[in-house]
Amino acid sequence: MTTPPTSSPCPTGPRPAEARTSGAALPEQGLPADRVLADLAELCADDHDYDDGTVFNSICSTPLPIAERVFAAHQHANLGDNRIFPSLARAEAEVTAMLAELMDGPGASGVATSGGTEANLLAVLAALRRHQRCFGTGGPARILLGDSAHFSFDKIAALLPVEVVRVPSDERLRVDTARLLPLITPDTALVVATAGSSESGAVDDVPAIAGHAAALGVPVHVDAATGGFLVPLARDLGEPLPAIGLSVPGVTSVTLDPHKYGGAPIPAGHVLFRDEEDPAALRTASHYRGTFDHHALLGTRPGGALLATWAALRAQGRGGYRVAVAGLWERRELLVRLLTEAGFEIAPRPELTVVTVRHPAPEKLVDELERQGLIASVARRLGLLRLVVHWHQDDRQLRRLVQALAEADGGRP
Ligand code: 0PR
Repeated sequence: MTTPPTSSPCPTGPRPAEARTSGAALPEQGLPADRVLADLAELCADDHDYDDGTVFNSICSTPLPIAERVFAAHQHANLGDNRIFPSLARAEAEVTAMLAELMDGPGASGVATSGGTEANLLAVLAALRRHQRCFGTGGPARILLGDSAHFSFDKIAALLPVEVVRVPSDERLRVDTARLLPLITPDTALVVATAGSSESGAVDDVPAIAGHAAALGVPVHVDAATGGFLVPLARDLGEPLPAIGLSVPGVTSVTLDPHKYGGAPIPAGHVLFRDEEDPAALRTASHYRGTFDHHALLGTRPGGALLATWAALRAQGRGGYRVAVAGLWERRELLVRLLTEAGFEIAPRPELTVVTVRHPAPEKLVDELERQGLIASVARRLGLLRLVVHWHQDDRQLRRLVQALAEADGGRP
């Protein structure tokens, strides 16, 4: 991982007390349910509710009511055991088919995951295995990605034998295509494009990147964890965003996160592959007769989240997601207008649902907001205030946010 250790790398003495849990001990005698639930309520007392109008930093939200119901009813379901839960293999195939349709790749294969990190990991692992098949295991498996790519790739680079080359962003905070393309060589293991950076919402120029990579035989993974349920729908609505899906020549895999804008509960991610060889390369043989071989990282897998995703997709339909995106875009425009009227500088113009604001001391603003119970964030590497529009907010709450920001900024109206 790229984050440097903050303390000595090899501590010798006892761990500091604050590093241990200060909470409840395991009771010798079990406690009555009432008491456990009362303690739990206390434990969670400081948690925010997405729907209470205080959360402006999160790409996740309350799942759709039907998804919550399905999740609660099937929380025991294990996608790692197809003998007990044969429905889940079918659900995985059907969710794959529905997501593949959203991503313009009918017939694509897919693997349900616990989220975007696992989905990206599987895409990189498949590319690594493909690279090893083609070039042997000797040379470095080089992966190119933008500075705007998610930090899950830093974790992946710490786990897999890959050499990550990060490419600077352009003024719109997308990977700088002009700097990226000359770095792609026929032995590049993978190029990662981001369709909705979590820091700024910027969408990389996927067609230009994939077209160039395809000509050199290099696979391209699109990380659409943030934008998968936004970009195709916004394009339906006529927004000038690039195509990001499997119909773009050269795109070989895509990450989607139904637990972000898909209305599914956490943990629900998915990776799609254009070429069947890629998921096949992920296979690990099961030790049990009659139980499927594994293609994911987790063994015991959250079947309830998969079924809830299946339900969310079917309950919403493409039309439902399109309506949701239209609402998000309206709210984003309202937020941009309110911020501008209050004298804040939007930088750059938002492409999706993340609104970034240039400010000399964004940390101070966010700390002051937090004192008032409102959660916003700072994109640290960009030095920008970062506000995330989601369907759990309404216009009134956005007005309150901007007012609180203006006040925190020194009493502007
Ligand atoms: N790729 C992209 C583009 C992402 O935005 C994320 C998550 C991932 C990969 C990793 O996905 P998982 O977190 O599902 O493994 N991005 C969010 C972010 O970094 C995660 C998040 C969501 C953080 C809600 C805080 C929060 O309140 O902003």
